[in-house]
Amino acid sequence: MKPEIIMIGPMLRTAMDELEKAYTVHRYWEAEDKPALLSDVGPRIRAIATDGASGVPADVLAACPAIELIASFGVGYDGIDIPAVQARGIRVTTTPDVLNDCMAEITLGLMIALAHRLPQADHWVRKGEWARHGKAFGLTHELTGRTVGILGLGRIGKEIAARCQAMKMRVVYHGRREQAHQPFPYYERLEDMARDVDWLVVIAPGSAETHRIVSRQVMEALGPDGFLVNVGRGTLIDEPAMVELLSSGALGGAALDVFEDEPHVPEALFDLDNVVLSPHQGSATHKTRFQMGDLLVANMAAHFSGRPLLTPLV
Ligand code: A2R
Repeated sequence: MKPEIIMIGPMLRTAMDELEKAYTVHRYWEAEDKPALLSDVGPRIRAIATDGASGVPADVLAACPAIELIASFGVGYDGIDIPAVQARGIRVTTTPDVLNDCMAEITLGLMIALAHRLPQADHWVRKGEWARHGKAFGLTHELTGRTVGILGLGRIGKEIAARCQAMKMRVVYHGRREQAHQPFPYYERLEDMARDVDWLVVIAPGSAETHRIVSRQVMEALGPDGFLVNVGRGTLIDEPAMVELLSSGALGGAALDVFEDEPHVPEALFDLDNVVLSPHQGSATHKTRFQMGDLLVANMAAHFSGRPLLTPLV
């Protein structure tokens, strides 16, 4: 008898195929009558497969008393009620590290796009403006020689720092504590760091503690010449204040891959020339997504064969 698991949302095809070979997979997102599905199969479900966007709905947790494992695709765990699952002895795995390089690469891509106004320049050429006017697009900014403050010098943050150094930037960071053996200056207060840097890169987890940690005050400290980059979670930024400050020029610019209410992006941002917008695609390359899927499947297999989890969160 294959173990029964529930999948909360659609997953990478290769991961779904592997899971379907090894387990009886119930597709929560496809069920028209979710309470009926849960009351039918809930007691037999031993694991949940999900991702950062889908999380684990409370009704699923409540209807599945025999859950042993939650395996999540992605490194964020803000969609899972960690204290509640820990209290039930449920293990949780995510897919860290395999996405570090990809996340760092898109972060630098967003920074370069924002500084050099690459989306606008592309648009300008396509619209025939270059041919029409024959003049240059205008002067832009560069990363070289600027200071970047990283909010969250973790696994991904360190890879971003290394790439910023390659761009000849000065790197500083903020977190809850200073890290030993890091060559970068540490700021205990985020607002102080924001005041001293040209770029603020946000790559910390979404949580009650980090909710709107990038406050109006922090963005005002970053100032009219400052650039904000968010590749962590939309909830870390006071989004209405950010829109207001970007509109008035009190904040210089922003490159955003994540938003508070995805896939909804504040429409006021669409009209702003000082932003670059990206549809939460930090880890969305063929290679990285494939590796994330592999890791999720491997964690599930380890659990059901009694081996240690590869990347346990709790
Ligand atoms: O606070 P520390 O020293 O533990 O540093 C962590 C930092 N962090 C925070 N910084 C300030 N205030 C907080 N309340 C706070 N909570 C955590 O975020 C650490 O340097 C960093 C997270 O690093 P890792 O746990 O290694 O996560 P990873 O793999 O780099 O991914 C970061 C996030 C994910 O949670 C997703 O939301 C997103 O990137 O894709």
